[in-house]
Amino acid sequence: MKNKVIQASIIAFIVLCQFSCTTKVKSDLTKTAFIPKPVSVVGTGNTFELTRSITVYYQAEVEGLQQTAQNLALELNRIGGINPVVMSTTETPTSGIFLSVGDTIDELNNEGYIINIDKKIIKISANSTAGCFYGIQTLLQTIPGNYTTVSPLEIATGVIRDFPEFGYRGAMLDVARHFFSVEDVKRFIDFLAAYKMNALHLHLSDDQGWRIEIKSWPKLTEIGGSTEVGGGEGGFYTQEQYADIVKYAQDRNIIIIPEIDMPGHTNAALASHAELNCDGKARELYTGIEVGFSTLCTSKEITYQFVDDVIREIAAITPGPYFHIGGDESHVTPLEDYIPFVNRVQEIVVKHGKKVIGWDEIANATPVEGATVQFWDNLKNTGMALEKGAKVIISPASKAYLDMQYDSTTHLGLHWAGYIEVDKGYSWNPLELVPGITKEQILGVEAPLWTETVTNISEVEYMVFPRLPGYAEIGWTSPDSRSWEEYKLRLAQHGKRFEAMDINFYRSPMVPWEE
Ligand code: TNX
Repeated sequence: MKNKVIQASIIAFIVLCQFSCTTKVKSDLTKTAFIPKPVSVVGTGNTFELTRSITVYYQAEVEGLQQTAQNLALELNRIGGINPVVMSTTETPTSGIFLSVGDTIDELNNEGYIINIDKKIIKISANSTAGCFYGIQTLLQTIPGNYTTVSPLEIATGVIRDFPEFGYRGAMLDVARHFFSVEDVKRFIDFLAAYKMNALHLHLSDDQGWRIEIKSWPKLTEIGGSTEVGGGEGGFYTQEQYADIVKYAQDRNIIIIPEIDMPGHTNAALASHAELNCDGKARELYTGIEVGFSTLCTSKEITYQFVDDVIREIAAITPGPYFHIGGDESHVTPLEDYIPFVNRVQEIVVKHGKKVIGWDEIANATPVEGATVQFWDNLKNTGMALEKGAKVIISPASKAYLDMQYDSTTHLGLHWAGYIEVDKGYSWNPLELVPGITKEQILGVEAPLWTETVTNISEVEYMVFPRLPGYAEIGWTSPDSRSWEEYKLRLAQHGKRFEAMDINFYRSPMVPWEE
């Protein structure tokens, strides 16, 4: 009997404690698992109740802000079945959620934001619509991943101040080795947006496929777009579809960086047009995964007409400032041909109003003013690029390649640059890889997904999650505020979010996933 009383009191104690502990957690904003980690989070100990009749106000006459407010409403609807009213205003409201782009707040720069969560109103302030968009992504992370089961929803009050470490936070999707539909690309964009990434690099051509319509060279897609690795049917984007992707990304503050890889990685073009080959003979289509065997004929004038037409047509439908010319692994282009080719192509990019990006090999040529070199493998090339005045995007294969396997049991992916478990993918500092590099020389960070072994969106998800949030955090959060031991606990809480978004993710044993 006595034992039973003791047992009952212990149980009562545990229940009470759990109740008060969760209540406390709920009203403590600093306990929220934000990814990327914000610059500062201060809790004020109260709660804001997210009611089903909430209004989302946005400041009138700010370009793009209405769209941003509507995106927030859609997300609230998706997560919690709420149907917010969206309304413009010229005055600060007293309740609801308010998006404000007002007086310039210097420390925030272009992409930062401040969120004030009070008992009655949540105000997101920023210098730009982009800043408001990022504030919204942070706010959405205060709502539990399994929200539909939690009701009514209370958000802890407090203040969040935040701005990014780097201006370029990207991922790459290789749509050439395997083709991915417009819907797939939009889903990929949703992933980037949720973690405040702002650049999607599309690898649009390679030996195995040409994926973007070029109206002046229609055979590129007719022939070059007709297959993929393994001999599947391939595919391509019409210019209208590409523009649709660009717009979808733009609404989420993401720029598209189109890449046409040259002079190597061009077999699909060489199979489509005989005249691009030095011997005038069209190549066979290629569906294997070897690299480095193809090259455009750098000594023919028609090659430069071709490059000019391709860049002109793509630049015209790409509002972002960059055009990526590839330039990697041109093993069958002698350096004395490679250098003048890359120099001439850079001039064509500039002529069509874009800034050049190329893989680190282009440092062998002379990077034009404003050019950026993407460090993927070769420190010597990257050092040369810096000496020649270029900026650098940090994409080290051994740390940031999303196609590298997690470990030797991963059934997809490659491992030529090693295995990248989630902790290894997270635990590095972009400032410490290239000797002598300064922060000003780094444009930002990008994690590429090559798709030789990745055939559908579910497989994309498996390689991308849960590593992508880590790359997003490396781009956003200062290295001094990051540690794997602390990050893994936040990541663990995002498992529920991945589930809510139906993401097929790798349940890494390194992460203490919450059940
Ligand atoms: C190297 S990274 C490549 C790609 C491959 C990738 C596979 C780079 C610039 N070139 O062509 O798809 O490895 O991991």
